Amino acid sequence: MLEDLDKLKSEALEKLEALKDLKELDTWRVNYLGRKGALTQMLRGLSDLPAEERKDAGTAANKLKTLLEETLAQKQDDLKKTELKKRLEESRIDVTLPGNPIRLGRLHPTTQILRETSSIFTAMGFEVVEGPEVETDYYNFEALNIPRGHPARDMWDTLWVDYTNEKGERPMLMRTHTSPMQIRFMERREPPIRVIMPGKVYRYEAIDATHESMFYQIEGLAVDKGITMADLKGTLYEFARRLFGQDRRVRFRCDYFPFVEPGVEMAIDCFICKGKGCRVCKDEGWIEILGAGMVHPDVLRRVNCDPEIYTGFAFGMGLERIPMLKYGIDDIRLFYSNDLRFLEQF
Ligand code: FA5
Repeated sequence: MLEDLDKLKSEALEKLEALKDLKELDTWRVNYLGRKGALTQMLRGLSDLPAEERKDAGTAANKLKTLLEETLAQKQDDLKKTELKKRLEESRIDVTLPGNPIRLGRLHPTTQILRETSSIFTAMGFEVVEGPEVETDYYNFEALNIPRGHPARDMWDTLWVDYTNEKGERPMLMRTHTSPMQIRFMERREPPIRVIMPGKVYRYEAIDATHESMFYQIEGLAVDKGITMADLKGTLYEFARRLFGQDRRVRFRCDYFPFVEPGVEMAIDCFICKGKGCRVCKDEGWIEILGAGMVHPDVLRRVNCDPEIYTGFAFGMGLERIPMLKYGIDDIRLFYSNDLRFLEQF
């Protein structure tokens, strides 16, 4: 028996030494130390030995069992370390390699100018509010003193929508200007009001270099006790100087919009030729940038605001106009045709 144990010892240790991975190790464990393994069988056979041999053989077999278990644990440890090292080496990263460049996006010129104008007005105490692009006839026209059949409706060629809103109103339309927001805002809020309302507007237009069928406007509205034409002029003058430069001059001329009285158009002196006349200002020396006026008393009455107590001014400007002037862009269609060669310049 002792001889058999010796043979088993050298055979088992030799095989263990030669093992290359954890799977082989497990097979080895089953073969020698498992329930039907070689050593286990020998231990079971101890009871068949004569009593005088049994004690020594038992001690030797148990010693061998301990030895094999310890060597197994050591080998398992070694193999685990070797496998981990191998895996780490396989997944090694060369941190000195140059990375893949990330293409940096940029803000659309309309977004940039929208943010710039909004921050000028918010610095002057105006808040910023947005509203729906699909409108009712009432807000887009009626409430703004433009009833059905009024010739001013021709000023805003309209895209009608075959849609009924939750109040059952139809037909609806794509708002032709941001002015309906004046009514919506005043319905909800009492004066004092200082607000700008930017957003998309839509017109059934023949598209050309200065006309799109979708473009952005910014509407401005201020209503309070004692607001006068001087406030309108002062606010818009300051806006023009902050956006186009401190030495800008502005010109106000009479214009007509049914929802203001009096109505004006505002122009700035051409910042390219300083008023002498050039291609940008079409030799006029002045560039028209917006329509404005004092809120019509009938409009105030319609939103339950007493025109004997409150007065206000409103203005509306085309947003694309501003970068077109600032950067000499001569075709509005470039803004929304998604040509990266154009957009990447901003
Ligand atoms: C209006 O839309 C008025 N709601 C403005 C207003 C508001 C007046 C408050 C008084 C008080 P108008 O139709 O002129 O006005 O348009 C205003 C600006 O929108 C124009 O000055 C122009 O810059 C721009 N605009 C008009 N039509 C187009 C178009 N088809 N494409 C691009 N921009 C346009």
